Amino acid sequence: MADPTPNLQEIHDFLFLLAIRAGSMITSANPTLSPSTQKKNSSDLVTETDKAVEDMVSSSLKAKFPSYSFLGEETSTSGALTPAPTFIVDPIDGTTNFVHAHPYISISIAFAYERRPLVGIVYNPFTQHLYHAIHGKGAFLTAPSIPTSHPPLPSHGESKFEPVLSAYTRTRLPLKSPAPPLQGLKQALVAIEWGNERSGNNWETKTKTFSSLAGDDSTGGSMVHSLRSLGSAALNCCAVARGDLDAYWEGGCWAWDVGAGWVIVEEAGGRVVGGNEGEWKPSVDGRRYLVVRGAEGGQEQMIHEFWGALKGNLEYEQ
Ligand code: LIP
Repeated sequence: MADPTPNLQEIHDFLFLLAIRAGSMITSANPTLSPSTQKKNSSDLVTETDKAVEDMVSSSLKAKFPSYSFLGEETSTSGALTPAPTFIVDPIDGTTNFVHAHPYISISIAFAYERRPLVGIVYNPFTQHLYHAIHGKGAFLTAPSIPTSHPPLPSHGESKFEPVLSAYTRTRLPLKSPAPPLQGLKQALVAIEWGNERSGNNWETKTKTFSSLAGDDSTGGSMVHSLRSLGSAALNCCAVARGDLDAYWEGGCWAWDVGAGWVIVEEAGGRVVGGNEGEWKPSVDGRRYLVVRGAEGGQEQMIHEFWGALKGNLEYEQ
């Protein structure tokens, strides 16, 4: 009988190429031409490209790994993850950015088993930055190599121009090693997201927490260096894994937004805990997350400080 244990390296290598294929579908699409449609409300959008990419990815995975399950943003009725071997896919994470042709978007593909993400691929086709990780094998960024010198530009009237041939470089994450210690919220650059739920308890909790994080001492705030709202959960996780964002907090996004980033953060020495105080063991489909970068010290302190700055409890259905 065949060994049921998933071959994570084989899965990783297949997803790596699949993400690049999906990336060219995204860059060759013109979002301003194909109208987006609303899902839950006017800030929760989907385009024909989201659906086309998910179709291509799900049929490719079904052909290669027929016995594995699939949880995709555009085809799933619930965000709940089962223990079965499952691909968790967001065809375009950052659809609102895509609709506005703002190039901070990614395809996010994770493989989970027993409800634990074990392989993660996040690819921004506009920057050609591909983040990838296998549980226990480290996290990497594969990106076009920065040419060390720019070739001479053609003088006026000269037609032949040697394009810059760039190779790709694979770099282990975090980018700074050893990763500098975390110095608490006051020294932190933090990612948050507004999401598409714009009233009610979660909205109150979020907006009060944003001002609690940013406010100065006279407001009882934590006076973080600043807050960034970039519009893609998956890329936010990758920036935390790189080490240039210290933390990322969000409630309301789904397993397909964070599944791949989760493995990449953990394999870069970072931590994923729950978005509410005391949630040390969050589930990937729990819909509230606090992600903290890898560091030579200060990680637990940062988590406690962050939870201490929260103004309420996030509550979400799956
Ligand atoms: C988005 C997430 C983002 C969240 C948005 C949305 P989508 O995913 O990446 O973090 O704030 O509400 O869920 O819909 O672009 O795949």
